Order: sequence, then structure tokens, then C-alpha cells
Amino acid sequence: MSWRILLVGVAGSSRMRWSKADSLEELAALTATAGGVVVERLIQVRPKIDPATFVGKGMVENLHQTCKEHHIALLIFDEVLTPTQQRNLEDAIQVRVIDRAALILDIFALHARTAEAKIQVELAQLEYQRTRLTGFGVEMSRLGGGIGTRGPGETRLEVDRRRLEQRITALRKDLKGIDRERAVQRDRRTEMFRLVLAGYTNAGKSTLLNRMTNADVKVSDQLFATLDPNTKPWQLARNVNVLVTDTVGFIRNLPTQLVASFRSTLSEVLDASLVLHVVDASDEQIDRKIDAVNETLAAIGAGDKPVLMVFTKTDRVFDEAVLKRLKRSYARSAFVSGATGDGIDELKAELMGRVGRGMVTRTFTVPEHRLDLVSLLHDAGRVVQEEQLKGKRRLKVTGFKQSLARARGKVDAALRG
Ligand SMILES: Nc1nc2c(ncn2[C@@H]2O[C@H](COP(=O)(O)OP(=O)(O)OP(=O)(O)O)[C@@H](O)[C@H]2O)c(=O)[nH]1
Ligand SMILES: [Mg+2]
Repeated sequence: MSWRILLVGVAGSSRMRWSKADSLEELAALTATAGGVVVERLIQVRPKIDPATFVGKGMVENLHQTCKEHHIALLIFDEVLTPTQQRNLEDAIQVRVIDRAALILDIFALHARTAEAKIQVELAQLEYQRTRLTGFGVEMSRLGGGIGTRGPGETRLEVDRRRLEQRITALRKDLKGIDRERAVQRDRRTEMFRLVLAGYTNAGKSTLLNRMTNADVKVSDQLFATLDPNTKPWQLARNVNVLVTDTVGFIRNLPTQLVASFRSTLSEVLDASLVLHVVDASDEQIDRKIDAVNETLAAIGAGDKPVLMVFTKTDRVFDEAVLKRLKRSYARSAFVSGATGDGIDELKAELMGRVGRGMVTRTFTVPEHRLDLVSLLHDAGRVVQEEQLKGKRRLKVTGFKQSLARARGKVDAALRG
């Protein structure tokens, strides 16, 4: 059964009506991703919110009528509702009411595949529900399940607070374990240049990862198709290999519970040598989305990472003026199409330049018979010259500074010991 849904937004003034309409557009896309059918959208202009029901009395009555008329099963508010407002609205309208955050949590629950993502989503859901627990379980069953109630957290919504707290503690512990594992994996990769694709959800990050690295990550026209980070090797040039990570997308007002529980996933960005901020060049909301991504980057502590803006989906931009404006406003950024591969060579060249700046050439001399050390040096970077001198071998190696420093340490230790 598909869910017949009514979307509701509140604009602070009539001037803000248009941006609210855009916001409802995004809410509609989120709703579709969650499997719902949007039957109606309503925007109320209201400078002050009603503490009891968010919208005013007249609007509540209007919503009640509309829901009856159109057989609406669920009402989604584009605002942050307090638990009390949510309850009061449900009582007055007799339809389940959720807010934007609950909808996003629901989509995350639907798309979580790996154990890690499932734990993170369940934790976020429980944190969200924690404040809404008192008496709410009863109403939940009265009004039925569906969008906003799914996922691993679902069956636990009705357990008492104490068990909820226990579950939250257990999940936090599981996550700590996963964090540690991730840190170990990360350590092993520190020698390589790491590119991380970050950007608004649906911007085209996974398509770009697939194009760059011949990977086979799921691409879809849904929001939050990717929840788990994928890291793939990419050969930029002969002997220049980098790692590319595709990770969960951002959205305006990402629910705080999700930011908190997805911290380890989001923190992939913190390890980037360079962040590729992927932007859908064909998007009408482009500036607002760029701002939202920059805000999220700052919020997770990645505000001062080096960033290269990568505008993708250029094959979908039919108005040359749009590209011109972008190229002017964002000079020194890349313009590509993940779909057609257009611009990827230029992107590679730009990246080679940036990677190259972090590279140095060092000379190593090792005893001829120490083939283990020779092989270690071949792994550490690109051997640009190799010569024999009286029982010794001299190698000139070009590679990342840290990588060669590490190799130096190992070689010195091996020769001492
Ligand atoms: N025409 C065109 N479509 C593209 C391009 N890149 C991606 N798309 C489409 O845009 C949609 C989203 O692409 P994804 O690669 O899944 O985007 P994403 O940023 O990984 O999205 P999430 O993981 O959901 O945050 C899909 O329908 C893609 O087919 C492109 O360069 N050109
Ligand atoms: Mg993706």
C-alpha cells in the first residue's frame, strides 16, 4: 500500500514563501524516496508559531478537513516539531504526524545495509524517540505504522525508558568497537593520498566514484542511496595511486541525532588529503546546497580541509550561461560529467598537480642482498633510478613525503638491527 501524504510548511513571511516552496519540493523528494505519495502541499505564512500546535487553530482545522477529504494517512511537517506539538496535532487531526527529521531517519533506516549503518541508524532513531517516549507508544499503535516508524528501532519504540537507555548504551559500545576497527584500517592507509567525495545527497558522488575507479557502487535517483563509505584505489598516472572514498551525502538540517551517530562515517572526510566537494551543476538550488554542504563540513570539524569543487552532471546543463556563471564564480574548480566521462582527464591533471606538490624524491642506499628493502622501497613510491655500486644498490624514489619518511625509518632500523 502506498501512503497518501500531506506536506505542511510554515513560512515566516510572505517573502519567504518561495524558499519554503523549494524546501517542500525537497521534502516531496524525500517522501518519494521513503515510498510515500504526496497528495497535497500546504504552506502557511505565519510570523509567530503557536507553541501548542506550531500552526494556528484555523490551519489545524483546515488540515483536519483536507486529511478527511483526501484520505490522507500521514502528515509531514517541514519544521522541527516538539513532542508535545506532534501529539497535540495528532489528537486534533486524527492522523499520524511526523517531521522532516523523522522522515530522514526513516530513509536512513530503509537504506542501511551494513551492520555499522544499521547500528548508527538505530542509535539515531532511539535518541530521537527518547524525548518522545512518554505515552507515545499507545498513540503510535492507535495510528498505525508506516513511514517514520520503520527500521531497526521500530519494535523498540514501545519498550520502557529503562530498556531504551540500556539499548542506547549497548549500541554506543558497539559503535566504539567499529570506530576502533576503522581507526586501524585508516592507519594502514595513511601513506596514500586520500580523496574524499563529499556533497549534497544525490549530487552524483557515487557515479563519479564509479567513473573514476571503475567501481560498481549503487547509483540511484533516490536521496541517501549511499550510507556506507566505499574506498577504492585510483591510478592517477603510472605509479601514482590514490584512494577515493565515497560517503554519505549531506542535506540541509541533517537531524542532529544522525550527525552524532554517523560521526565515524562522516569523519572519513577528516582523513582526506583533499576533499572533492561534488556539486550537481544542473541543480536549481545550487547555491543553497553548496552553503549547506560547507556548513556541514564545518560542523563536523572539516572546515579547514583543502577542498576542490567538482561540478558534475554538466551534460544536463543546457544553458551555457549557467556554466559560464559557475566558472566565473568558482574559478579553479573542475567541471565534469560522471555520466559521460567528460572533463575527467582535466580533473586528473588538476589532481596530479595537487598530488605532485606533496611529493618528493629521496635517495636510498641498501646492501645488494637486502632484496626485502629493495621491495619495500618499490612499494613506498616510484623508483625513478636504480644503480649498483660495489655490493650496494642505490635507489632514487619519488613518492609522498610521509611515505618516504616512513620507508627511511624502516630501512635505517633494518640496517642497524
Ligand atoms: N545526466 C547525468 N546524471 C547523473 C550524473 N551523475 C549522476 N547522475 C544521476 O544522478 C542521480 C544521483 O547519482 P548518485 O551518483 O547516486 O548520487 P550520490 O551523490 O551518490 O547520491 P546519494 O548517495 O544518494 O547521496 C542518479 O540518478 C544518477 O544517474 C551525470 O553526470 N549526468
Ligand atoms: Mg551515492
